[in-house]
Amino acid sequence: MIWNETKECMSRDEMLNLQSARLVKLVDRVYHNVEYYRKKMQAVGLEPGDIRGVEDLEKLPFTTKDDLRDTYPFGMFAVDNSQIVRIHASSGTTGKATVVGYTRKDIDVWSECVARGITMAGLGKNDIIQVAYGYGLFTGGLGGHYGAEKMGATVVPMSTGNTKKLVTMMIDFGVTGILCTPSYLLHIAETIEEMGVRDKIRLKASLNGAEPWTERMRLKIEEKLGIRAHDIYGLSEIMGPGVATDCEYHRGLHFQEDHFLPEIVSPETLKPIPDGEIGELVISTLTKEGIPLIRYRTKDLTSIDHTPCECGRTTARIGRFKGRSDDMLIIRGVNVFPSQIETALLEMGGTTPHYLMIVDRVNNLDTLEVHVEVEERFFSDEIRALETLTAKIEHAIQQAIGLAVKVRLVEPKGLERSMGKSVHVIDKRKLDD
Ligand code: DLL
Repeated sequence: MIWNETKECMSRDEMLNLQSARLVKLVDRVYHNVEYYRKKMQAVGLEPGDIRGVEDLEKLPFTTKDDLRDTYPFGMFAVDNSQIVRIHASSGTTGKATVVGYTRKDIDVWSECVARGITMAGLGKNDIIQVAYGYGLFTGGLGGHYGAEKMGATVVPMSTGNTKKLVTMMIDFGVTGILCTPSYLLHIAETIEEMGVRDKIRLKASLNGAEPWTERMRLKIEEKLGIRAHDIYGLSEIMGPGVATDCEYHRGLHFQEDHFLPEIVSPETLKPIPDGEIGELVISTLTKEGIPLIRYRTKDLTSIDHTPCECGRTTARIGRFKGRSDDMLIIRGVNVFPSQIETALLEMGGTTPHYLMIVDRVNNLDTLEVHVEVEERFFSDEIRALETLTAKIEHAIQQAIGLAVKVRLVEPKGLERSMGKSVHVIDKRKLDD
């Protein structure tokens, strides 16, 4: 079950002791090596000696994406540049890129965490794994690649691009595992159907992440391809993919707690909230050398469960992501998450999880239009059938989000496909600002 280490099965006390020891060392290191952190700690009257274990975590200030932007490009690095062996960066839609640097040990730890995730998906050294996340500054491609290689699997570094070629190689090489975004895997599944080669693929499992997706979408992927689909989470500021992954029970994602310390806080008060309640995930890195971060506010919304899992692992599990506190839309005062629309569509049948929300403001009133792809058969039907379906979808979405919505049906493949992170929202209100 376990890849290479036993940390995932430590008792709670053993884990807390390990985390405390690592946190104390880390705080001392950033205080002495990162001027930005030293000043931040001094501003609240903190010395490294004030932090004696995880019980003192709350005394430490938070870190945000703005801190990384303010210190662009290398200001938060805790080692000399000569020890940095890799740089990744995330573009972000506003402002400067956030840049992260890895030492050789950081790359080893990262590979270890991804290898543990791949193990949770039931894949091992005898598998042939296509990595179809983008390679480059984005962490998905190289992160997946090093993790799969570390465990001794045969890696096919596809990146994103030519989907038909990907499918052909999947068949010719006997590929058994794939790493890519969930939306891209759905596109790959459609391509497999179009090529009429469903019975030729030998795929067993996938690890999908980098964007929010729902449990229904996971089940849809499993059904379409006849595989086990797993959720893998991560972010470049903290490491990349592999911070947490779900096992065969799919009851939350096992957090790699020996390397990353999770907290769930209220996005409003920033105070910790109890297990099981949704809040913002905050992560402190425990072993990072290149760019260690303390209490990094991810903006990702989830809950945490510290009870042991049926699989035997004792690491805390975080729930499937509800979205990000900052891609929560506020439409006419109502909080709306794209995942609510996706769930409503998948529950209905006849629709696909491909949709695009267009939010606008007309005469000072917010409007929501949702473009929804529907199955081919509806387009050969009469106009009346289409009208009925539109009304049904409008009703289902309205029930889910509590807002009136206008639905426009789109033919299969009518919405643009993405090979990386998918775009589900166009907020024209922002564009007009
Ligand atoms: O997306 C790293 C990654 C690559 C994760 C491949 C998983 C697989 P960033 O580009 O920095 O890094 O984006 C990080 O993506 O804060 C979440 O909002 C979102 N995200 C990542 N994984 C998931 C997931 C990579 N499994 C941001 N479910 C994060 C929901 C996810 N959202």
